[in-house]
Amino acid sequence: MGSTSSGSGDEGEVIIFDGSSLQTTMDSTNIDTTITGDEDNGFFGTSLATGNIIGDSGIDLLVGASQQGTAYVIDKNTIGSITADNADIVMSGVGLNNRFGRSVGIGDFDGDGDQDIAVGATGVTTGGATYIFYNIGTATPFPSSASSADVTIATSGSDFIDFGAEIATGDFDKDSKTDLAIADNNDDSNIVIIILGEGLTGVSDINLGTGAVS
Ligand SMILES: [Ca+2]
Ligand SMILES: [Ca+2]
Ligand SMILES: [Ca+2]
Ligand SMILES: [Ca+2]
Repeated sequence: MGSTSSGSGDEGEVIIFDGSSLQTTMDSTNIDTTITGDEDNGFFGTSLATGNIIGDSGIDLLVGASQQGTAYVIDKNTIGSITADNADIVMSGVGLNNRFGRSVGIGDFDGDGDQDIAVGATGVTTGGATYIFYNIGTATPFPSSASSADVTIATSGSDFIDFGAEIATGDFDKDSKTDLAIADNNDDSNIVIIILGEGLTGVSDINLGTGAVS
């Protein structure tokens, strides 16, 4: 499956192209599915990740809408040119202008075999935050609010301004737990930090302080 996002409407949208139809020249007839945001200027599609995070073994979508502070978990099986409010789970950030959904990532951070999710929120005071939600393996594997995150990675300003602007995942130390690279790409910060999956074990809050990067 290939996918991309586009902002042709005020709401934003995510377009899915069936891999079997990928070719050098494409137009709207090659579109398999369109998912449209449910809020004007919500920036639906700010961020996008794919992985098996809900339902059967099929690959699903995690979509961020940064301006409205929302992330959507969408079971691929329910997709059929839907709008975002048909998502299987709608997750909200905490606080005013939190920019929850600015970035999203998928990986098995606790190494139990279920794919977990990470969501960045650059607007959280004072320097941005990133939340980890472990997949509990039920029909609704994630909570609806960032206040119920399993791990909150917070900052205290100074060196951090837009922490959580980008997230990338991968098992950098080959211990089978997926690790996190989180960027703060503000002009005045420009930091990428890596947090190992093993460093998340048994932890509910991590505060990076003003720039405790080692
Ligand atoms: Ca699935
Ligand atoms: Ca897991
Ligand atoms: Ca689990
Ligand atoms: Ca690892």
